[in-house]
Amino acid sequence: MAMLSFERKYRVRGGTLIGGDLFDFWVGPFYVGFFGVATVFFSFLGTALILYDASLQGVWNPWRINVAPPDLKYGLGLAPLKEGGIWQIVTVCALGAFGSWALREVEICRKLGMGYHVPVAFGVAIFAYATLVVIRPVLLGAWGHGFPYGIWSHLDWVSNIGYQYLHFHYNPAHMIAVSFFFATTFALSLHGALVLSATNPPKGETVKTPDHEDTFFRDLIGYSVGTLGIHRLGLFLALAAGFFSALCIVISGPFWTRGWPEWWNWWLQLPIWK
Ligand code: 07D
Ligand code: 07D
Ligand code: U10
Repeated sequence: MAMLSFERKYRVRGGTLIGGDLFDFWVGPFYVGFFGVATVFFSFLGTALILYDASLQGVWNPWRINVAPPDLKYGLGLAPLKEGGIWQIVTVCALGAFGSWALREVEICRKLGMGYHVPVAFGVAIFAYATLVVIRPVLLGAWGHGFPYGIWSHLDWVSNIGYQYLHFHYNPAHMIAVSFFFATTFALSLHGALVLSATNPPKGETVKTPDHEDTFFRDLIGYSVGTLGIHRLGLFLALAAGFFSALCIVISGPFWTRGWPEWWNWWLQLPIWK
């Protein structure tokens, strides 16, 4: 890919966390760095192991590939390779690849003198994944509580775990997470629409200013959160969605073992009804 005109100016040395100058170079448009090499290593190894597991089962339909976690009887120990051991190594590779990707983002931020918002945000997604395959299984005492790696099979896992708690929609943290996801798409659609309406006028008309954007929302709802504020709000909503997702699954099992509808009995037991 050709280098864009401004890229040469920003391709500066330094800012690496580890490895000094050794990996401080670009391949085409991609910054490499120590963590780029680490990402490549972990993702190659993880993908190769998924394909190896697929070959053991003779399943080559990509939708149906399934790398299953170990049986619950192996607890928090290491399982034989063909009985969940592959899942355990793939999990290490996934965490290694996601973590390296986040640290590569940090190095790029440092090179450019930017804030760490992007790696922090990705960190919340990694945290949600780690909650599913490390934190919750450890709290429950077996790696077998992790989800299986397969496009179809992981949907079965979500459905099964949902019904294990009778009605997952009654999980209060799930409600908050879902609402934050809905709020995120709502905020993004408002923002995308507002920016396009102001900055992409029909031919012959002038581009409108942020004042127009502020005024639109003051006219409509009496308040404008502002051009910087909407980005802060968007980031907050999205990270809160991820955080409450992790919360809703980590409390299911380790901290609440019955059906989620039953949790709401506290309401019926309030002394004010007596
Ligand atoms: C658009 C950015 C691009 C990313 C993409 C995903 C792979 C997997 C691996 C064959 C928004 C690339 C996919 C590399 C191939 C193998 C072994 C991001 C965009 C296009 N899910 N999930 C999907 C993952 C979990 C759930 C699709 C990953 C939890 C439901 C895709 C993880 C729970 C539905 C996928 C993960 C859960 C999906 C589209 C990790 C709760 C769907 C994803 C690492 C969070 C939807 C067939 C997408 C679907 C879907 C990937 C975890 C629930 C295959 C990598 C266990 C209910 N998930 N998922 O667009 O169509 O994300 O499934 O945690 O309905 Mg999932
Ligand atoms: C975990 C993904 C992390 C991804 C990473 C990056 C690659 C690279 C490479 C493209 C967290 C991966 C990158 C692989 C790709 C290239 C080149 C994100 C993760 C690190 N639910 N539910 C949620 C809704 C029901 C159930 C979360 C809605 C039913 C269970 C969210 C509905 C039952 C679990 C959510 C609904 C049920 C969840 C998912 C509606 C089933 C979870 C988002 C409208 C019968 C999961 C932490 C998330 C969770 C979860 C939404 C219905 C069960 C809030 C909208 C009633 C068991 N559900 N759900 O977590 O909290 O993203 O996971 O009905 O475990 Mg639910
Ligand atoms: C936003 C924005 C904004 C913008 C924007 C954006 C948000 C203000 C200014 C950005 C948004 C978009 C572009 C919109 C579209 C985005 C989405 C819908 C999100 C989803 C994205 C995707 C689906 C795309 C995903 C693509 C990816 C992840 C790229 C894949 C990359 C690779 C395969 C290479 C990664 C590079 C690495 C790891 C480092 C470099 C490595 C290489 C180049 C490979 C060569 C390797 C080496 C040199 C190392 C050697 C390796 C070794 C030794 C190990 C080997 C081991 C073995 C086992 C073999 O707000 O406005 O506009 O644009």
